[in-house]
Amino acid sequence: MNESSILKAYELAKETYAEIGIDTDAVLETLKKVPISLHCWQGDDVIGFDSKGQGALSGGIQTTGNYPGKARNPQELMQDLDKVMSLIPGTPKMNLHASYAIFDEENGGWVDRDQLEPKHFKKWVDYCKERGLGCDFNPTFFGHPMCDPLTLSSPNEETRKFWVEHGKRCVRISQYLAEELGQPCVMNIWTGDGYKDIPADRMGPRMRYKQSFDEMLSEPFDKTMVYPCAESKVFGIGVESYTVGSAEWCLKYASSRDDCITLMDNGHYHPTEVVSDKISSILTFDQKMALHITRPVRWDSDHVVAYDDETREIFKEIVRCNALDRVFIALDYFDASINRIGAWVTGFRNAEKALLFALLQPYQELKKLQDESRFSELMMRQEELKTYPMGAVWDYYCLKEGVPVREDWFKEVVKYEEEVLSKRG
Ligand code: RNT
Ligand code: ZN
Repeated sequence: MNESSILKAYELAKETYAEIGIDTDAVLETLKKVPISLHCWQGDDVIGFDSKGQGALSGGIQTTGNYPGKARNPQELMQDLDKVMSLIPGTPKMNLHASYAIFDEENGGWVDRDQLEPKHFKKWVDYCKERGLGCDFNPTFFGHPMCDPLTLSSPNEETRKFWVEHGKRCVRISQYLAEELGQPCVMNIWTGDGYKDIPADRMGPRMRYKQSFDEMLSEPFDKTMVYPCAESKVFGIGVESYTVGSAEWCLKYASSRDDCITLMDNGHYHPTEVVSDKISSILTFDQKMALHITRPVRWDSDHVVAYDDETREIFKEIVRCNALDRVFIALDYFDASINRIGAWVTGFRNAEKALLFALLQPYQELKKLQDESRFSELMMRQEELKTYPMGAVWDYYCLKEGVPVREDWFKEVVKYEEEVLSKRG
């Protein structure tokens, strides 16, 4: 990549944006500080380390494909994450699932999910500390023999208690992560609880779900550092007819208490519904909310994030609601059919690009046009803005942040595949 042409192009782009009142240098200062959670589960197809190789996904989520080279243990996953982080600009934050607990001789070996303790995440804390990362957390209510198939909403009290205990343990672990790393920990509660076919009782599971959430969150935690979330879903594979944690359930639950927030995953709604339109409704009432950024394709919610209209619209909403410090942003997708490092990097870079695009919009001017009902002009402006020279700003940002510019990063992925991934059994 020719450095001087990148610098020249940036100077011109800077002038172009200055004409509409946008200071590109200031935009890049903001962009690089916004934390985006990098989900550890793209690296091994959501398997984790706690199932002794028996892990099969459940709860309506699936990975498809068997591209070689998935991470098989903590060392490999950490090595892969390091590779990913060398290829992305910005401020990644780690995002772990409880199933990624690390068991070894020092901490007493394997325990079940209702026995997890902070010590099982000490290695992750060390990993994050060495790299200056914060860490988010997720209890894992799937891929386990105690899914009957319900978890927190199970009519079987033994099952329900097991999962409540898991949730409580995860609150403690989230508190530990927040304290150790000095950054807030978003603890997201998602279960695949639901039924394939028409239920005879919709209310029972939802009442038990509430009881379980209440019990889990009775575990003490620092409300300024740990943010439990309820993530809703419309349906999953094999769970088509009824989801206990529906959109309405999760919204109402989060609004019923001051220590639980709404998490919206943009793959979890009907195909013509968009999360970009929901953000301002939540922020009208709530101080904080959380997002899973993904790409829904027909019935699937978990394709690699693209630089597409809806991703841009989501980031535009966050920026124009002035809510960069109110919305926790996380990625959530898993693709096993392509190089997993490439999938991770593509999605993260696209989220950064969408945020950059959002930061480069002259919102005050556009809002004024809307308020003055000058809709033809508003449409014209929004369309013209799409072909402003953002690419030059993006290239300069990558250069300045010391990560590969444009497609150069993929050479590193190919090299890593040859040298590391292809040697994995
Ligand atoms: C599943 C949810 C959930 C999971 C992760 C692994 O549909 O989106 O967030 O993807 O917890
Ligand atoms: Zn999600």
